[in-house]
Amino acid sequence: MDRTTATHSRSRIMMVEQHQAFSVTPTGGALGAVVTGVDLSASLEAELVARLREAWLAHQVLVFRGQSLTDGQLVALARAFGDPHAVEVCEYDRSGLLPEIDVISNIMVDGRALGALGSGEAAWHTDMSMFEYPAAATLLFGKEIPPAGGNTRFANLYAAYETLPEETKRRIEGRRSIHDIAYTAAGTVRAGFEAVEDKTQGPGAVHPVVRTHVETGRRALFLGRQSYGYIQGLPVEESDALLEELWTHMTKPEFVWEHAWQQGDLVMWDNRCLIHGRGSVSSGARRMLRRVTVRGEKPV
Ligand SMILES: O=C(O)CCC(=O)C(=O)O
Ligand SMILES: [Fe+2]
Repeated sequence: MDRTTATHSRSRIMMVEQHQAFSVTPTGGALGAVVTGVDLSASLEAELVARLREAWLAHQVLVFRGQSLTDGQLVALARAFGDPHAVEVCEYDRSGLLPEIDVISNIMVDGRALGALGSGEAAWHTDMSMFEYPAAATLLFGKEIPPAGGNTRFANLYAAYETLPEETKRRIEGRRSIHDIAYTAAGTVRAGFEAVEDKTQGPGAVHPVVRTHVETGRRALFLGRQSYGYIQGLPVEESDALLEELWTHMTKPEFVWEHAWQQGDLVMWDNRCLIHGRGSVSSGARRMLRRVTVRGEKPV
C-alpha cells in the first residue's frame, strides 16, 4: 500500500450532535492530522470542541485548511480550548491589536517590523516555556503566505522520550532545566534582556526535563530552546553534553513532520509534547500570521 492509501484508510469520520461531521486524517508522518469539515469562524458547540480536543491530544498538531478568521474570531476559538495568554514580551509595535493576538511576520513598514521573528530561521523551541505556566496550545493562522519557505516543523517528544536509551532516561529522571527568557526563538537576545555569562544563573522558569502530560498521562521530553538550556545540578560541561545528546535525538528525522503553509491554514499544536521550529523566508516575500497561545499547567 502506498503512503496515500495508507493515510486515507486511517482517516476517521467523527459524527457530532446536529449532524456536524468532520474528518481527521493523520499526516502519515511522525505526528499531526488534517481536519476537514469544520468552519472555525462559527461559534463551536461544546460537543464539537470536545471531539476536536480529543483529536488534538491524539495527534499533537491539527491542521484546518481554507479558514477565514478575524482576530476576534481567532481569540474566541482559542478561548474554546482554554485561557489565552495576553502577549507580554514583544518587540514590535502592538498598537491596535487585541491583547491576546501575537503577530508573526517578516513584513517591514517604514523600517519597522509588523510582527515577531522576521525572515530568519526559528530554531527548535517550545512556546512560552520561559514562564511558570507555559503554553498548552498555540493556534497559528496564516493570512499571507509566500509561495515558498517558512515551513513550520514539529518533533514528537513522546516518541523521542520513549526511544531514549535506558541509561539516558536514568540520567534525566527527576532533573530540571532552566528555560532562559533572554533568548527569542530566532536565537537572538531579547530586547530588554541580557545574555548571562554563567548559564547556571540564566533568568527564566525552571521545568522538569521529562514532563507528564496532564491530559494524556504520557511522558515527554520538555526543553525550551535549542542550545540555551542548563540542566540544574550538573557541571556546565556535563549539562551541555547531555543537552546536545537530547537535542540531537529529539530532532532526528523520524520524529519530525513539517507543515507547508497555505493561506487560510489554522494550525493548532500542543506544546506539552512537541517542539517546533521554522524555516527561513525570503525577506522580499510577505508572510503574515496571527497567533494566540493558551495557558497550560505548571509542568510536572
Ligand atoms: O512562523 C512560524 O511558522 C512559527 C513561528 C513560531 O514559532 C510560533 O508561532 O510559535
Ligand atoms: Fe513558536
